[in-house]
Amino acid sequence: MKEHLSPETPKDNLKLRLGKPKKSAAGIPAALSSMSHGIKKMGLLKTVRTLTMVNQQAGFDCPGCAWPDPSHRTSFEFCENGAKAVADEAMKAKVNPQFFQKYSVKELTGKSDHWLNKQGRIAHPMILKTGATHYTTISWKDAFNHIGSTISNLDRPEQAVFYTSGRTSNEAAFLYQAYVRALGTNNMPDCSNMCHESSGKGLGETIGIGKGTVTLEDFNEAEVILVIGQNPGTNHPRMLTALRDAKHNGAQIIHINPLPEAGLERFKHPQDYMKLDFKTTKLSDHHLQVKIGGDAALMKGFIKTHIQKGQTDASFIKNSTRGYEAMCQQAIATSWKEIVRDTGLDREVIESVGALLASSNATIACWAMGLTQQPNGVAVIQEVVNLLLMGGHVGKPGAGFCPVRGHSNVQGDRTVGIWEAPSDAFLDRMEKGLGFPMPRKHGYDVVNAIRAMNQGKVSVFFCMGGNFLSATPDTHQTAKGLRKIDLTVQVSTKLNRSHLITGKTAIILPCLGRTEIDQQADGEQFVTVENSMGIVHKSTGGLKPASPDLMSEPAIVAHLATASLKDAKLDWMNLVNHYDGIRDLMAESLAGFERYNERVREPNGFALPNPPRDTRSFATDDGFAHFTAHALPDVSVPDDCYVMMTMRSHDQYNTTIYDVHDRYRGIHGNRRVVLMNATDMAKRGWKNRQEVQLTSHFDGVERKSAHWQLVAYDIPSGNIATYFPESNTLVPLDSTAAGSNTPTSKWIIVSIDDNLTTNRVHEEE
Ligand SMILES: Nc1nc2c(c(=O)[nH]1)N[C@H]1C(S)=C(S)[C@@H](COP(=O)(O)OP(=O)(O)OC[C@H]3O[C@@H](n4cnc5c(=O)[nH]c(N)nc54)[C@H](O)[C@@H]3O)O[C@H]1N2
Ligand SMILES: Nc1nc2c(c(=O)[nH]1)N[C@H]1C(S)=C(S)[C@@H](COP(=O)(O)OP(=O)(O)OC[C@H]3O[C@@H](n4cnc5c(=O)[nH]c(N)nc54)[C@H](O)[C@@H]3O)O[C@H]1N2
Ligand SMILES: [Mo]
Repeated sequence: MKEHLSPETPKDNLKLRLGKPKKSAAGIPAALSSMSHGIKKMGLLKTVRTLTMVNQQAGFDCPGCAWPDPSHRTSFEFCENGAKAVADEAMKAKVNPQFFQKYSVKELTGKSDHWLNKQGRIAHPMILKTGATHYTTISWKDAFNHIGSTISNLDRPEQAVFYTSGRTSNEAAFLYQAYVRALGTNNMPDCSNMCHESSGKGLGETIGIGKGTVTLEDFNEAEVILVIGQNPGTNHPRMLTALRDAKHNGAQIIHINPLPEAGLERFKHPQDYMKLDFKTTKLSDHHLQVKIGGDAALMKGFIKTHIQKGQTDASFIKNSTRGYEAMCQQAIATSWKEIVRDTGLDREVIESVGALLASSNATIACWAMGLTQQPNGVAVIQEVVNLLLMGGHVGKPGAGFCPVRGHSNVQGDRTVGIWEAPSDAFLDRMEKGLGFPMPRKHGYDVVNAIRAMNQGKVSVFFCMGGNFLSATPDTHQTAKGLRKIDLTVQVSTKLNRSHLITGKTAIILPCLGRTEIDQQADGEQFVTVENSMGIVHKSTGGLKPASPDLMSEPAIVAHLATASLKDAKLDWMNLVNHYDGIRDLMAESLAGFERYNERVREPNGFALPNPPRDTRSFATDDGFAHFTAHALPDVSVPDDCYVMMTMRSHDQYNTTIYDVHDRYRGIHGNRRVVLMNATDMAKRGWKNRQEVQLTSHFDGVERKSAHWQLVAYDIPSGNIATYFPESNTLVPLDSTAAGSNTPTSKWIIVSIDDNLTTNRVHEEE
């Protein structure tokens, strides 16, 4: 029997320290934290030089998040966590061939995620040969020959799967999807499947576009802004500036979240200190501390109030929408008793906020993972759509939908073709532009890719960035699937656990990051990205690459295509000599990309077509926006069980752990913590730091995870919270949102046990 090491990250051996949760975000501590992460990783000079290039017209797009940049920029267009993301990529430390000589894969598996990331940038292509204990160097040429011959020897193209994370540029992503489709498959799962897929589905079906409909300027004209299931103080700090400005213009902010989240309580822009202004701004006017999964019921409560108050936009409803009556009947039939039970909120509170919404002339709804990663992720977003459509809050100033995207180019990747389930219209256009036939059969998304791996249907797994092992549900099941694959390939900047739990042979291809100069045959290249509000713009790296042995992502795709396609179909290598060639092809193959090379060179880029926003029109089947009538989801929980959400700390970027702190929540030193309601803890006789085991329950299957510490926290009774990716072992693979197949990372039924004798024994083949 082969020894199989645990795919879980070992704990950093530090003691749990608890402080008081913060009531205000950013400010001086954030400025200091940006600088200290920078200086520790890049040194002082490089820190100053690098941070002044972030989000500038001639600089690079921040690899942190997808929040847009204002058109009038200051020299300070980054935030604490953007600065951390930049420092983490531009750090001086290197993971070079000597490093891999020193540490076996087994030894590395014993190191924490925090430690792995701290070792630096991967500097050279590496291979883990079948049965080997260590990664050894491989030349780029041999690496492509190996990958190319493995792929071209497959019986069927569907035996290969190509994952994408959301930092990949438009140029790299476009070329990559062209290659995968030239090979003959749509097997392109991406991080979006675990992220905003529910938003894409929910919006696409109702307003005819799977994207948001607001611009940054709309925030200044909004009367009410809803922030639902989102923690911007940590995950989109630059959004707080937009919310502050909106507030100064008179907007009311409604925060809907089981947790208080410091960023939405008070905010201080670090830059204001330079103006000797020490005041903080109170951001949210109302915090509705809804129970996990209670948002659908809450929206019904708002809609009922709205119907009762009148003040709906009757002419918009009549002329531009369908389904209003059925939606209203469904809402009226939902009783206040059910709404109060599912939300955990008082009827009076819901009615008073509902009245505010009914009287607003311009409302924006923002949301993120608190809604999308629910079993009813698609339906609950459609309830938000119902609420806004009633008041005509779309396609007019200060109003509309704002799904706040995660990865900095996740929206662009989807726009240019990273999509396992493309529409025929999309493929028809692509076919015309590229000049070769497109496969029509839909491919695997993330969850179906893991199932296929476990069924032995996948022989090659190629990852353009990301950390598939740790980001996906049910870590042990995913590990089992990955180990059955013949060849896994990771295009990466930093070391992560997906380099350690691999197929029989594994290859690491180290690539350039956003911050670095991309030198090709025809000179230095820029790339393009699309932000959360559909603006496409340039990003130009300015730093010397971390190592001379790195390759750009577009160049990697070109070599891969050349090495593995029997019929080349495109002149891949010539396309990467100058990325204008790729952009010309994009202009031919994608709707809305006409004269791409010209328009993307405008100082602030350009906005992609967005019918609801541009002309208040809806590209649905019948040309109308649609109300939808959904029954309330069943949010009942078995006795003695809790609902668990898995979320991000302030010191991580998804699976990249910068440090072991969660400053705003006052939790330090240990990430294996369970945030729990103090009364719930007292009922079971538990105090802070109690060690417990968690068991998740789904479809009769139990998943166990031991060695967690309880922390009393301001969270509704019956709800608990843990950090991702440590808790991913508990996320059931088959628990996904209806309609989007997104893992329900914010809805996991868990029992808690202080008897630690039943440690999980993992079955290994
Ligand atoms: N620094 C930093 N920035 C990031 C990331 C990062 O890891 N670090 N990740 C990036 C990515 S890919 C993404 S997708 C985004 C994620 O950004 P967020 O969606 O803000 O991330 P999460 O930490 O998952 O937090 C979700 C929020 O939803 C709330 N929530 C949970 N369940 C419910 C519910 O049932 N109802 C409601 N109303 N709220 C609920 C939680 O309390 C939490 O505040 O951030 C992006 N930006
Ligand atoms: N339980 C639970 N699970 C979740 C979530 C949750 O809230 N709870 N959130 C989900 C969400 S929203 C998302 S988006 C996914 C994230 O899933 P992924 O996108 O797969 O994961 P990341 O941790 O962002 O990937 C980090 C790795 O990307 C590589 N990388 C960084 N920059 C670059 C680059 O420029 N190019 C290349 N090629 N590689 C690069 C580095 O090697 C780094 O180790 O996780 C999902 N998983
Ligand atoms: Mo995400």
